[in-house]
Amino acid sequence: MTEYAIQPVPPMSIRFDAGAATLSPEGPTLTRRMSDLEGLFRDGDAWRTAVADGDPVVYSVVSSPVPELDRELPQSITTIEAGSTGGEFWMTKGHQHPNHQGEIYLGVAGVGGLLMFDGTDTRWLDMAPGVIGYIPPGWAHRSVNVGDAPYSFLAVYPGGAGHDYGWVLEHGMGRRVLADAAGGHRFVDCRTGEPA
Ligand code: PAN
Ligand code: ZN
Repeated sequence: MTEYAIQPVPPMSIRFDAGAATLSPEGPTLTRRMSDLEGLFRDGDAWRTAVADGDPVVYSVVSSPVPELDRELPQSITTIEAGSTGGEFWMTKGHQHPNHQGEIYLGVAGVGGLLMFDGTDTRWLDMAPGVIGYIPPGWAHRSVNVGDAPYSFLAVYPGGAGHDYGWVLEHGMGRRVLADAAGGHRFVDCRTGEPA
């Protein structure tokens, strides 16, 4: 992967290709495989089996060259592949912004959802192309692909927001998103496993 210096950029246009789910010019790209998602799936045995069985790419994040610096507004497109592990739909790790800064997502392709948790309340927004999901300050967020094709969305966020993944490992996201018998999705409470 090309190394990109973290430095300000001049005013620039960035081509957004919704069909290809790409940004051009492109900055850093991140790929998360199953092995990067340790401790996140309910069924640890199913997770270990998936890691041993080819360690598939679960999602990727392509960014524009706008840097993650305070007062900048970086953008990225995340694409989550379709799949489930132990009956739980594939998802991003999820994080809290340490400074509690807000963020917007725009659905680009496929169907998914935006799961948010503020430590007490859990919210779910259905996401699809053309839908803006707003993440208010203080809400940890995770994206989930609940369809049978890749789910992509554009994110725009404050460059100084930061990404605290430990918060989600410690607190969870309130709910889990599982496949249901009819081909849809259902929610269970993280702690009790009861329908939520
Ligand atoms: C997004 C996320 C992206 C990947 O750009 O960083 O979807 O999810 P994780 O960071 O949880 O692995 C965002 O919310 N940025 O702030
Ligand atoms: Zn975020």
